[in-house]
Amino acid sequence: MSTKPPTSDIDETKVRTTAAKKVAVGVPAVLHALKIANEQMGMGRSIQTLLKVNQKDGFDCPGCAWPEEDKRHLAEFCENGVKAVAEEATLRRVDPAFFAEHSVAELDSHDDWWLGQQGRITHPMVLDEGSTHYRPIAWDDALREIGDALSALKDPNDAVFYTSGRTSNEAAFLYQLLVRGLGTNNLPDCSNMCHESSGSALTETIGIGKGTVSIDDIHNADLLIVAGQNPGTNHPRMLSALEKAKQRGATIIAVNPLPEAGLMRFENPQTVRGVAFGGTALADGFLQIRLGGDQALFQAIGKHLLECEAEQGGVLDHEFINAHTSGFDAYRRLMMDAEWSELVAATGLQQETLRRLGDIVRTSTATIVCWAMGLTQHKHSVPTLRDVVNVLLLQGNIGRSGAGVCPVRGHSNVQGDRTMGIYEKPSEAFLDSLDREFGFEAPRKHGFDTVEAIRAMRDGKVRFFMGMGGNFVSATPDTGVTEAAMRSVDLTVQVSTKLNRSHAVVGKRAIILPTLGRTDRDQRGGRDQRVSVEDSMGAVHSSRGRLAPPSEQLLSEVAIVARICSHVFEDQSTANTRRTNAPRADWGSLEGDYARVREHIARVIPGFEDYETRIDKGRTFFLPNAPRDERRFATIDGKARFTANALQYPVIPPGRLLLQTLRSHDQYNTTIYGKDDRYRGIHGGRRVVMVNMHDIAKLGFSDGDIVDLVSEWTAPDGAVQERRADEFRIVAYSTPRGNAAAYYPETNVLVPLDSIADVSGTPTSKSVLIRLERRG
Ligand SMILES: Nc1nc2c(c(=O)[nH]1)N[C@H]1C(S)=C(S)[C@@H](COP(=O)(O)OP(=O)(O)OC[C@H]3O[C@@H](n4cnc5c(=O)[nH]c(N)nc54)[C@H](O)[C@@H]3O)O[C@H]1N2
Ligand SMILES: Nc1nc2c(c(=O)[nH]1)N[C@H]1C(S)=C(S)[C@@H](COP(=O)(O)OP(=O)(O)OC[C@H]3O[C@@H](n4cnc5c(=O)[nH]c(N)nc54)[C@H](O)[C@@H]3O)O[C@H]1N2
Ligand SMILES: [Mo]
Repeated sequence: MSTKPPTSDIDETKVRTTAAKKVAVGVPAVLHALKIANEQMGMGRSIQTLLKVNQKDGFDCPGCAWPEEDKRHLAEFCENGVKAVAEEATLRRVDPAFFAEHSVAELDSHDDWWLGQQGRITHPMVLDEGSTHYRPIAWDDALREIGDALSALKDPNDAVFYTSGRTSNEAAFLYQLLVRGLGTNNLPDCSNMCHESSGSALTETIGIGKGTVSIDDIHNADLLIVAGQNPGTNHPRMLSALEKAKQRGATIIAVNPLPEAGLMRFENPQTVRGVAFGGTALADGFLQIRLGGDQALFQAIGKHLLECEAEQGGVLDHEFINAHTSGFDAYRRLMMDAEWSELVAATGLQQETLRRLGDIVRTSTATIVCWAMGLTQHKHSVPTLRDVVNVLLLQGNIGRSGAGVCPVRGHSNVQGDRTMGIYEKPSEAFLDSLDREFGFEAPRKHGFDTVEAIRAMRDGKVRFFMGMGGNFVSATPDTGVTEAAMRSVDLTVQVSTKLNRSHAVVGKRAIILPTLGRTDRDQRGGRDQRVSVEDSMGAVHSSRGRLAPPSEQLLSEVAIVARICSHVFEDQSTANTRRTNAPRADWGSLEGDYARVREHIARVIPGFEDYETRIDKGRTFFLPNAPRDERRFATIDGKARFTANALQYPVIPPGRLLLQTLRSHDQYNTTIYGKDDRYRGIHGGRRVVMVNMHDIAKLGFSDGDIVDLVSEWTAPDGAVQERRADEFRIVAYSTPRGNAAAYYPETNVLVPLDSIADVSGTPTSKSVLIRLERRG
């Protein structure tokens, strides 16, 4: 089998469809994953690498943030984990010869699949202003140029520093220190597009922006509601945990517009039973909800519980409500007044079904609600999640075994990055602590989130952009606007492992800094370094790569940031001597031994005391979680807060569809592993739009027709704007009437920059109003 990259883009005329699958994982998943691993890195390296995923002395899987179980299996096997690893451990290389061969314009003409499949970047590269091709640049020159550009800024707020969620705790901590040392909080991150709505709603209501459950809680739950999440593809290891809960008697309810395979039936490749007997039917109930109907669903549950309490009593946990919460009366009044007819219209589910779900919740002894992007990427996501919290508070389902909130995070260290201070709105306590440790005064003014950063670039206010990982140009909304915005910046810098569109759509001058990934051995100061990460449930552990890096030229993220810090905060030869308010640290020693970085973290961030020993020898420790551990709620009134939220849901005008943009089974965000979405029965291409068969007929189309997707957006000034994505094939699919689905990032061109969630500012990627237009 060849490890060579593809030479042409995806041929979208080759799309085939088959029946959607009901079973996830199992033997086909093992075979598919091994095929991809073999193509990227050959069999020997595949096996050597895969044996080390999520083992106590190995590396943290760069796939998702789902925690490791305590007793790890020999190969914590997960198809999409294998694909994530294979992408990084690939033997394919993007070297200076590659850049000499392909102009930047040519790179931009390719699709995301072709770009990502070319392999690991091996050398620092620069694109001079007006040049057509990148050329190699020495590390020292590149880092000095970056330092000089930062020092020359008239206002530090003219710079933007993006972070994706793979960056280690150590690198993230230094990076935010660099940024605050320069004098800005412009730290947008992928979280702004991801779980920001969860953070906003949870901080306000329970006083912590994270979930409150552990993996044991999942195992011990009596009822698990999994809403707006496709774990079979995006968090496959979660299915093992759900299976265990199920074996212990838990009820699992899936809430989703699509019947996603993993939730319907799951074959565990780790157990003989899973493979031989056709798997476990995971979900006991599947509620095919309308897009954006979840606030109504949780209000319906709340209303049902309150009505039952009024009739017969014994439903609510009055002790908990009295001792630990505020706002109950206002919430109760609003729910008692809610109209069933409206809850039915918003969800598209019958009152009978909503009542039955309410009864399952009523009789549950311990309930957990899990969710991901289906609940966070709507205009009304924050009120939706507040209503999730309301339901849990009614029965005291926070801070006891088997119960709580479980926002399932995306990137493998996105939660850790936040803990380390990657946040445009840092708390005063965090900044105070940073000031004390580094002897300077960090800026207090809040910075730009992702959408605000794009607006500032669009308006010509940004001179410098740096991306610590990720693919800003493809991942963000309104591709046309964002690309033009990025091109207006003077200098753009990407710290990356693999090639992507953010290397092709750049500022006037652009630098690529190639870096080590999780699987790579990181040797500094003459020994192997480890980094550390935090999973979706607040457990921190170390990660150490074992593979020979793709090139001797690579620097770790920690080393890159430490050297930039040294240039801007220390270098006496530049304008920096005038920088009086700069953080003080021994930058050289930090890059030589990451334990020195952890010493700083241990002093600055609560919960990291004795950091080094607590991650030693593969150990894991849990960060304090006041709601979970002590039922203590750091909200404005010190209570868990019931909130009364006016009901919202999308209204779809006639002839239009509401589009959700989601992930296929063969992609990791903007990284496209392959051309198939196996579970949904879509093969060989990605430009498809899934539509209910009755809508297809009603709109005058047929399955297989090629259409343009045209998004319609009424701007704040009342003007109607249109955005277009060309040539999508209609696929008849099981989705509620009026709802459609298509893959991201291809559809990001349709998401208006100003279409964001209230409070959290997250782009409404799961709620885009479109019409279908026939081609030609
Ligand atoms: N293999 C793989 N793993 C990944 C990723 C990846 O791309 N590939 N990405 C990682 C990242 S960063 C993240 S954030 C997570 C994403 O994990 P998910 O949130 O599972 O990802 P999406 O594909 O966006 O799927 C959204 C799900 O919500 C449903 N949904 C959409 N709108 C609604 C709604 O209004 N209500 C309800 N109830 N459901 C709705 C969709 O049908 C779909 O099942 O996965 C992480 N893990
Ligand atoms: N329409 C729509 N848009 C969305 C979403 C959606 O559901 N719909 N989802 C949103 C979500 S949830 C998220 S999290 C964002 C994701 O946004 P990003 O995190 O910005 O995007 P990724 O595709 O995960 O980034 C992939 C790139 O990261 C780099 N990389 C990988 N590993 C490493 C590493 O270890 N170090 C460094 N320095 N670089 C590395 C590689 O160069 C790779 O090309 O997209 C958001 N955008
Ligand atoms: Mo995400």
